Amino acid sequence: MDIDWQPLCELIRQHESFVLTSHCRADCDAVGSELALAQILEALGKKVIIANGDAVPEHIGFIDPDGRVRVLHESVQPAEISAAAVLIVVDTSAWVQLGPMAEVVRGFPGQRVVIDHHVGQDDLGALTFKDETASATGRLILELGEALGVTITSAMATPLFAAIATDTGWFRFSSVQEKTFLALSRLVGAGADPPAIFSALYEQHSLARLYLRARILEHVVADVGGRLLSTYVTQQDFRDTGAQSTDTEDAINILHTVAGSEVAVLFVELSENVTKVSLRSRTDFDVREIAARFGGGGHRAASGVSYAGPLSSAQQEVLDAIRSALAP
Ligand SMILES: [Mn+2]
Repeated sequence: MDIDWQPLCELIRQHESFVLTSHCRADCDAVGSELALAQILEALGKKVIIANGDAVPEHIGFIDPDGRVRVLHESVQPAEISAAAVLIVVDTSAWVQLGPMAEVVRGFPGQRVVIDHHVGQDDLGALTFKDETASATGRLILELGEALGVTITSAMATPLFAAIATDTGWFRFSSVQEKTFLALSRLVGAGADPPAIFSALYEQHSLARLYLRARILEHVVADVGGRLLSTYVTQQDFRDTGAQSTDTEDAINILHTVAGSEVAVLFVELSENVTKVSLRSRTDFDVREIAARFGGGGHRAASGVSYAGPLSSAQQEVLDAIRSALAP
């Protein structure tokens, strides 16, 4: 499915001031899309503000070296946002993901636009440009820039490359298409430097994160003949290693490096009575169905639950549910 960008190109040509926003707890696709789109619009002489509901997470701070992303009620006020002619939401079409920005988007008096690749959406009262088959919003922003006739600079190409690289798990997810690589090729041609981006993304972690990873590996348990692998992190592990809760990101994927593993589960003790449960499937087994039983959600292959109870009961209940579903 190819998006017809002409209506948006026309809208952009007709207006002078733009606000860009995206989802809270932003990832590289969110921020990378915002930063590249801001520069594309500025290349056309437009005025652009980027305003998010919360700050760019520290671990992807490299993507915004000039600190262009402003935070609502901290570095940008609602009045300044409402004064713009057009508000563009990228990489989400869900009210709940906008966090504190949702209210500002709802009350925005000008034209609203959504550019996104997520399946399903709320009605944001916006002109919507969506390709659910796109591996990242970043690819859509590149296409829009090209449709507008803007020369893609390396300062645009770098955040867009990071956007696509991270949303595809460095080009290995099933969402990757020929189009993905063609877009990446143009971005590298425009000056994106893949080794530098890889290093900034994956080779700048803290020693504490590595120590936490050791704990996570130490705690791995195989069940149902190795088809179910699970592990956990306790508050004590965080204290001992000095790691933070964001340091558990990606850890679950190590479990699926083992032959024969079908379902992987990571339990994170956030407090005495809150346990975060992450579930991953690499077969037809539907982990969303398991997550839904405990009030969670997500996708068939990747879901999560915020379990209201101690780590030990979360482990017992969730693992029991998976065991009986896997080997009835
Ligand atoms: Mn995305």
